[in-house]
Amino acid sequence: MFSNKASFKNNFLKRLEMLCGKSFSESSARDQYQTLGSMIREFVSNDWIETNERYLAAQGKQVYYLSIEYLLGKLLRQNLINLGVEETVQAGLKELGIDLDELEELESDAGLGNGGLGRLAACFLDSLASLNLPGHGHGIRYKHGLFEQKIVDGYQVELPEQWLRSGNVWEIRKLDSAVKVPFWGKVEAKMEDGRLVFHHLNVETVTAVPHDMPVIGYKTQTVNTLRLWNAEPTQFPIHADVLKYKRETESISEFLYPDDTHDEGKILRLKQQYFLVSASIQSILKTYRKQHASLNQLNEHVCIHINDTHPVLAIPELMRILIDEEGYEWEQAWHITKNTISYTNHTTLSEALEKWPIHIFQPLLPRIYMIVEEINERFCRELWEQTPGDWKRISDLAIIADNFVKMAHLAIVGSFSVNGVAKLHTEILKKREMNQFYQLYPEKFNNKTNGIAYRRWLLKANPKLSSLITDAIGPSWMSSAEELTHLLNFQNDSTFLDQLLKIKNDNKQRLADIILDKTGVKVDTGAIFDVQVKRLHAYKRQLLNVLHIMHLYNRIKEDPSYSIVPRVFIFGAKASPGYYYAKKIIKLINTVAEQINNDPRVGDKIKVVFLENYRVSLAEKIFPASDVSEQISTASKEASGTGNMKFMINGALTVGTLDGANIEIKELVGPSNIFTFGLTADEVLHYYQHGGYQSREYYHHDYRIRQAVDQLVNGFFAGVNNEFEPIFDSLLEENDQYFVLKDFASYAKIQEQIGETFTDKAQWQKMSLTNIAQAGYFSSDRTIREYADDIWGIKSLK
Ligand code: DL6
Repeated sequence: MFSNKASFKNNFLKRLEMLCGKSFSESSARDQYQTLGSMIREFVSNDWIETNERYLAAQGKQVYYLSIEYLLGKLLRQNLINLGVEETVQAGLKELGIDLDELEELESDAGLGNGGLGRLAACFLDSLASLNLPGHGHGIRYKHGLFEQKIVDGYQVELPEQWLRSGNVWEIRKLDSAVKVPFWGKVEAKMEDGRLVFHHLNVETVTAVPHDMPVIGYKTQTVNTLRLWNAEPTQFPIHADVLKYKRETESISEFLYPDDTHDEGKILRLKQQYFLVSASIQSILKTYRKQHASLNQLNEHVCIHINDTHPVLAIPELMRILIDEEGYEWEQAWHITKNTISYTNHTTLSEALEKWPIHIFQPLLPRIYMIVEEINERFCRELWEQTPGDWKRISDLAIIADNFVKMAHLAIVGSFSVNGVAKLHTEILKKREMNQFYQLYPEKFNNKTNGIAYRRWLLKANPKLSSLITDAIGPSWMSSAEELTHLLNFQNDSTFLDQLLKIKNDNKQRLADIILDKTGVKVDTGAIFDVQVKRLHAYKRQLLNVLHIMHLYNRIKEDPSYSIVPRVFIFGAKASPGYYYAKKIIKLINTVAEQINNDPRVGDKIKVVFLENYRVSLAEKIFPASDVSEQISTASKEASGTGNMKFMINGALTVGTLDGANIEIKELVGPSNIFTFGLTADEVLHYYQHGGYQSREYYHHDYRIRQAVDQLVNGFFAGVNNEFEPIFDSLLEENDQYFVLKDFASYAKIQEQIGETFTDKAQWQKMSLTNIAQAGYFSSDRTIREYADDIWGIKSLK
């Protein structure tokens, strides 16, 4: 149906009539979008079935990636690109008077994630399929993805997101494969045939219904599966209050928790976690049993990867099935489980390390809790045998302590691999945050530096740059990202560099139009587009950026002849709804923007823009248009970052701390092609351990800092009263935990250097090209190959 334009058009028109019951002339753009989507799904259905058959026939190992988040974005165009039919479809539609871009606009972003962790999961799925690797995703089909952000009077307002309002053309509901997940109730232990057997009684059952989405590899015939579970009431519930039961059941897959760092401590969150792992493991084992009579060798054929600790109940759940349902003894069940599960840690922020109060955990999941207790007891006994009497070590490492279940401890003890997501992050895990575990299990710890689905972030998001690259080095970079290094041969080719500049300017114009449309602010594309887009969090230090903007504004006001290279500072960020401080920063950015953009003394020297509702599809328009990528977290706090890689591959230059993957960017491009500043991770960690930082000293000794910080509270911003006192207090009363004032001077200095460098157009383009050329390393294909070889032991199956 996609072999040529004529057959595509033919099929499209027929399909539209059948699907929508309308003639083409009566059809709406949505009808056309649905038609195209359903054609693609049907087109891949053979390959989808064949892929599963191929995997079964090969009898090799398969990996299942369990993640509470998948930040997929839009799928239509990426699917067309991966199938290699984008041009045919675009041309065919054009002849019918349909604009593919407009159809794409109708598609909702599938925003089933908060930020880096969820987007990484989506990138990994793309690479698994593109590398013909037997790997499938399991997640939750949230009815509402991450909230839609509106900015009203400078404040963030959250609206429920509605991605399923017009259905999801990519999914297939598979009621036949539904499974049941039990909650609450009590456990009865009985001797049966000389063996202690556990029965979970009086349970409240939830039905988990899978909705499968095809994951289409880039120009391969591999179509893997993303299985998203929907929570539904069981058909004939025996329940005193049926309506309450229905409401509570459906709420499990109703909302994504809008928080990527804090453990909300909500019972519903724990329900979601168990719901995901129980449904997924039941389904994985069902497939496994089609080929294997027993689960004895499960770990040789299956790897279950847990994306952070949210799915860590996979460990006790697998133990429960092996022991209670399959009759295994503890030791053998433990051997199988431990060798089946692998775990990625995505953060060292202590507030993000999940722990569950026993009083919530035990009643909700009584049998699972018993198993966790047993794992803990055996583990503590082992520790005791190693270092008898060392109670401190035991209490530091225990899985259950102080009335909490510590999920990261369970993940480390119950898995065979623990990885960090960038070199520095893994070193911090090994040397500091998880040092005692590292000493116990050095062989488990390894690093897998993150990567991105560069075909989305470059090929799809930046078609002009992609064409230029293909013209220069041929097309194979689209499947082998390392080949981008061939671009280094063009470093001194002024024609090429001019073309690069022209493309950047075109992309900046496209973003400038969006900015004008969404905010009413007119920006000059000759200015530096200096961009910070990511979740709003104190450690990511949007505040450092804003204080520096305030300082520039102060200089311009004090000396109207002050000359600076014009800048457009662009922000995009969602704050977790309950994160009061982060919301204050959003209000501050918007307040500063309002004041600066309307001050005639400033003119075009500075503009400040906050783009509301930052999401994958908006990001695709921002990265290609950026000159400067702000990666300014407090060193040691950002595990990796992946936005930094998306900017880099689109030719933006990084201004960054030596944090997360910034360090690896610097290693690749060399120190002259990146702007680094600020404290190192060792210095930050040293201050945390030994004290010695006094933010007030920086406030008193640096006039620029004092002036901007005072303006937070001295009535400088009309009509905001005490609005920014909490920010002022965080910097001075609370001694600036994130070293904003400490790093201010070096940040201001490097920003000046950026301005100067930008004026040398040829030099800037050369630096930009070096960044693009070296970004191939950050392809998630490379990351996934490393996971496949070093952790999962899976092989490509063409
Ligand atoms: O590994 C993906 C991504 C990293 O790039 C970010 O540096 C890190 O902050 C993020 N972590 C989370 C926190 N989630 N938890 N827990 O999203 O992971």
